[in-house]
Amino acid sequence: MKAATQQVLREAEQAFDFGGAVCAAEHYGAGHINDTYAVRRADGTKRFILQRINTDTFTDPAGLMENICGVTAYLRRAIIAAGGDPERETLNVIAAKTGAPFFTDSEGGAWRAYAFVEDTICLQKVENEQQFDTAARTFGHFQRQLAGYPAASLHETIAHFHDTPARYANLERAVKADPLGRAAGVAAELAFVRAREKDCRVLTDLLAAGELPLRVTHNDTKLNNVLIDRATGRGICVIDLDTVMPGLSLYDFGDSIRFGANDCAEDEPDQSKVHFSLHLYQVFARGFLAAAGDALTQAEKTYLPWGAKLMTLECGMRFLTDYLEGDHYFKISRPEQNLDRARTQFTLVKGMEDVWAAMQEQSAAPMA
Ligand code: ADP
Ligand code: GN1
Ligand code: MG
Repeated sequence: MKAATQQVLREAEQAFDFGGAVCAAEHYGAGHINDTYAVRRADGTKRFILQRINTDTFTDPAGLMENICGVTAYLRRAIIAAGGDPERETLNVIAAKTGAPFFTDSEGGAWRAYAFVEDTICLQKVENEQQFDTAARTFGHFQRQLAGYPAASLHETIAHFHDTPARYANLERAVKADPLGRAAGVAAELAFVRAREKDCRVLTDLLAAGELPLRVTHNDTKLNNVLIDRATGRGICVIDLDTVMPGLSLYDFGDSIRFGANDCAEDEPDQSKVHFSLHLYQVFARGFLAAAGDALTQAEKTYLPWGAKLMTLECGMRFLTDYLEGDHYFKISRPEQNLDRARTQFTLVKGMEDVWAAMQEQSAAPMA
């Protein structure tokens, strides 16, 4: 997606019902997909998130916003019923002046706005285990909150999003096409993935066999998709709801582990600095199960390690595919960033395999 021009940014600033004029929008956050800006009302009172939805990735912004409006309205009711604060504990969509949940600019770009959840922190890396426990409980709670949501009403915003065998096939297709001649330089990474081809099917086969239940899941449970209250350290708001769709609980568990159970950046170039942390894995598993707990079946608990391994392997394959295809999907700020991201994921997969027995032991054990 081409960068937004100043002209469409100005159009977007004017398009929403912010309750007054706003100052110029500024780039905000570190997401890989959408273009995110913060805008402040000219009277200095309130801030908002203004986002251009990546319509190369999300080709049906109307369906996507229908999902988000439905899910946030549902969460709002649940939060109020539980005595919580719906202004801080869920995203709140700000309607366009037309009343629509999004705005289409003169170049066809789709924009939306949210109330800014103030006094929160958004982490790119786990700084202490308490924070990871917080994220675990927040995502576990989120899944529980949505357990009764009518899954059939949700649009599938990205088809086959966590279909790991399909992601494997995409990678092989990219290797074959090799438009930039990069495949020869990634032989070791490809060998790593190919040695695990059979693993890719473990969860999708269990789903097809009816042994794992389909649930409403977030599907992108990175640490930076939860806002933590600055004062209390409590995880309060799950954000980035673009990929809320039917999925496996293990996808949400696994994607959090992939991103957070280590002490390195997702794009760390020096693989000797990348270490999977069994301890952080255990911290997250405990917190996630405590929050989602009795909503999960025994089979889901047993396969937690597979959620972690396959989400990590899958994400590595996606980064590698994007590298081979010319970095058109994940935003990059330097050459080879997607290759570094892929390598980091594979190093983490290897780290999990090295402690696999201990990961399995924990998921088999009864946990509070
Ligand atoms: P992407 O899909 O590109 O990751 P996100 O929706 O996650 O986009 O937003 C990017 C970043 O913007 C988040 O990581 C977070 O820092 C910030 N952010 C998003 N929504 C809000 C909000 N309502 N209040 C405060 N910060 C937000
Ligand atoms: C993207 O949107 P963001 O930055 O939270 C991606 C996830 C990947 C993640 C890797 C819609 O997440 O699937 O796991 O990057 N989102 C989409 O960091 O593809
Ligand atoms: Mg995000």
